[in-house]
Amino acid sequence: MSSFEDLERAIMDGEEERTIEVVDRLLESGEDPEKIIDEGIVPSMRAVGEKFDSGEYFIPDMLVSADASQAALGKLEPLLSTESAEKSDRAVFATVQGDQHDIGKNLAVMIFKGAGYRVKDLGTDVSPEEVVEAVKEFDADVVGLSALLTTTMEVQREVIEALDGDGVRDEVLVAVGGAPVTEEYADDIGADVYGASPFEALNKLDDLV
Ligand code: B12
Repeated sequence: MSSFEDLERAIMDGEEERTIEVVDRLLESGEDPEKIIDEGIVPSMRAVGEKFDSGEYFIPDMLVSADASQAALGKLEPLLSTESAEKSDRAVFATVQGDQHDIGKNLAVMIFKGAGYRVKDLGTDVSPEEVVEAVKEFDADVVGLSALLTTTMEVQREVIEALDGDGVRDEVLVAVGGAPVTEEYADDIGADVYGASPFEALNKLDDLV
């Protein structure tokens, strides 16, 4: 039997194969994929951040843990339910300029795809202008912006200003997230939706449309 503690240990040790084995066993024992993400992978990466903060972990440690959790997410992706194939909402996702953290963004992409969205993933370090272009090209209904650094969260505001400046702000709903982002900050920059998790953002978007 595997437990969530085994998962945390495998991710914190940056052991990719062991992480996948633990995920397999959790799934075999009937654990829900969403619960494995919310109560296993996300808190494990938070714990990695705390170790980095306290000086116990260094960047290479964060990287191997990041790889282990990406591998676990890859395993879970096909299991996240697709609500309806005919859903036509389109979403553009990006980690904002100056920021290379992509695990939360990748997770959001996965979850939105699972909920039936058609998603264009712009990757990391994406400028406000690139987001505006993609919104227009892809005719997006939703823009999801991820920022993990206190220095880059301000770029979320710049994206909203750029959308405004280009006259397309009213055509899209802007969802923001990332560890330093709060509901209050989201309100302050004029985002439509804040999501502590992509699931929360999805529910709020459903209420808006
Ligand atoms: C892994 C990691 C890295 C990896 C990233 C690998 C990768 N491929 O992503 C590497 C090693 C590259 C890295 C680099 C750096 N990092 Co780093 N990193 C982390 C760490 C440990 C985990 C982040 C993570 O993946 N968490 C798991 C995911 C699932 O969580 P999440 O992203 O928050 O996403 C969740 C929600 O926020 C939300 N969400 C996220 N995005 C979105 C978007 C939308 C639209 C919605 C709705 C929801 C949503 O949903 C997710 C699920 O709930 C954090 C610690 C932490 N507490 O966050 C530090 C952390 C973010 N890093 C930090 C720092 C300082 C750095 C560096 C500056 C270090 C350095 N000196 O070089 C560089 C910056 C590089 C850059 N320019 O981006 C600091 C930031 C401090 C600050 N106040 O700004 C943190 C907090 C660590 C710490 N405690 O000091 N990092």
